[in-house]
Amino acid sequence: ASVKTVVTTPFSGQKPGTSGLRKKVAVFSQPHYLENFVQAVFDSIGGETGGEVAGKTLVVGGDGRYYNRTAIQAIIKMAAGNGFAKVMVGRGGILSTPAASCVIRKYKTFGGIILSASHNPGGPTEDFGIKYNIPAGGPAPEAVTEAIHARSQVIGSYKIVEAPDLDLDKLGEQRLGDMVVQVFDPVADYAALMESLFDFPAIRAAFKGGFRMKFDAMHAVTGPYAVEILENRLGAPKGTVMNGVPLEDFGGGHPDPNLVHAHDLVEALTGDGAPDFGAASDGDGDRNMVLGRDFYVTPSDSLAVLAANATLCPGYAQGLKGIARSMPTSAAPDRVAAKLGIPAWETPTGWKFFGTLLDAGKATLCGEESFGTGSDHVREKDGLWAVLMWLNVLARRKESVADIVTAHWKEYGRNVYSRHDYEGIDAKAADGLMEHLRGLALKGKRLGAYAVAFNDDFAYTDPVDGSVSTKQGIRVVFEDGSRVVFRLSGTGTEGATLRVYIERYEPDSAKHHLDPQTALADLIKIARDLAEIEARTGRTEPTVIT
Ligand code: VG1
Ligand code: CO
Repeated sequence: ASVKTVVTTPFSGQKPGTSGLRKKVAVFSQPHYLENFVQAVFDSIGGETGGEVAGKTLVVGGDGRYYNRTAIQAIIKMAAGNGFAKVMVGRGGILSTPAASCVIRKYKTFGGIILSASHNPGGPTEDFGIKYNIPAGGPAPEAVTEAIHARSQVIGSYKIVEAPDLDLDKLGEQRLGDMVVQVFDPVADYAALMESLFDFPAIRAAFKGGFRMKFDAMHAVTGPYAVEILENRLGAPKGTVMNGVPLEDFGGGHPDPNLVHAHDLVEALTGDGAPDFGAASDGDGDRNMVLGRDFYVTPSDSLAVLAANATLCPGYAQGLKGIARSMPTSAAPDRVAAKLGIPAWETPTGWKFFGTLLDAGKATLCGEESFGTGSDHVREKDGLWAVLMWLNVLARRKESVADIVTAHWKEYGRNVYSRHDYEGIDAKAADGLMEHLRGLALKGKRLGAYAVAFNDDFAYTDPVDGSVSTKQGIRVVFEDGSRVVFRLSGTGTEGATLRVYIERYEPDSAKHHLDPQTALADLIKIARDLAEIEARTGRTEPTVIT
């Protein structure tokens, strides 16, 4: 196998967003497009000549979507061309995002490349994505993604080995020139880690005693993980896992675990005969939605409840060091942190901002309102981990999901919360809307019944490494702590998506049962008027409400 240097020219727009570079498959499959980006990664992490990657080990895998295998073959050949000693690749090219993080850490590798566009649809006309995770296991921090982008804009060549494709379905070692390619079982290390954190005997006993759940893998990457852990190791009945076979187009759906897209699961959890517990995960396995019978748990509440009950789980029995949440996530977890006497951290959106806090031992649990929950066991959010933590809590408390959450609200008050997404709006209109909001001076003004305490564009100084991130979302915070937040999505591939986050604290337990859309109606209207959503985007209603 001989190393070939291929001459290339830069593509504009190879700028990683909230979580890696995401584009349509048609964009990624242009000649040199993927290769340019991968070479930019190797150059940025390995110095100008890529010399520092020589002799290192790289983990590679993805969520199994269309183009996964093609991309992996190219990446392996480029790793060989750039002098890596070894590539570890999940069998079939499969590796969930949290499992990739687990393996990167466990084998002390030089990081990994994850192929995923997460919850975005897959298929020849849909989305693809790629991101680099650092040796600590987490998404590359902004300094690294900026260096990758800068490099992609001046790239003139890339290195690749010319060789036949590797057999990604055969476990064990193959050689590509001097480099070893190790195809490994993508589930085993991850499942072992889960078994070390949670009370598997208690969960097994619950299933034996008739506890029932449904897990919707949405034809995405968690199918094999969920079957192995829930059905094989924990003894849940066969068929507990729905849509468990990963498909290149996710069966035509959005592998996004929310009330709109995970409708099979929502239906299964509705009505008298429904199981006790339901959960779903997304394309790459880092998100989770949790349901009880006829009961939806918001991701912000989920983090708060898990934090309050963490010591029931063997891996967290010694207590938590701190709780971190993204800025738009509700303050429910902060209330738990206050009670536990531990710090609560507020970071910008995107898991990459939790890495330093986790590495420094300042936080144990982290979460985002976007169905992301995780801990210091890996450096990504972790869908099945959250499901297992819930199972552990349910098995130990022997109460229903609804009873546990309602009791939590009673103790702490309820942070009533909702997110309204306006998807596929015109990008210029979206930028104009954000500029308009940025220009408002609202301090001291009244909006309806609410007095504005302050408004700003959230900026964050990392408490560990001092790095500063600006323009992370417009906040309008009211005197009583209620707030509305506006952000543009950084994960889409077409037009723009406006996210509006609405939150109000309700101490009165007589009002905790109210539908958040009702309880938040005033604030929802204030947000729409303030941002001039209808006038600027032509939309009268959001496309997705969570
Ligand atoms: C969204 C979520 C954010 C999450 C990101 C990646 O980003 O809001 O909380 O970290 O997706 O999740 P944005 O920029 O579209 O709002 V995943 O499961 O796509 O890696
Ligand atoms: Co995801």
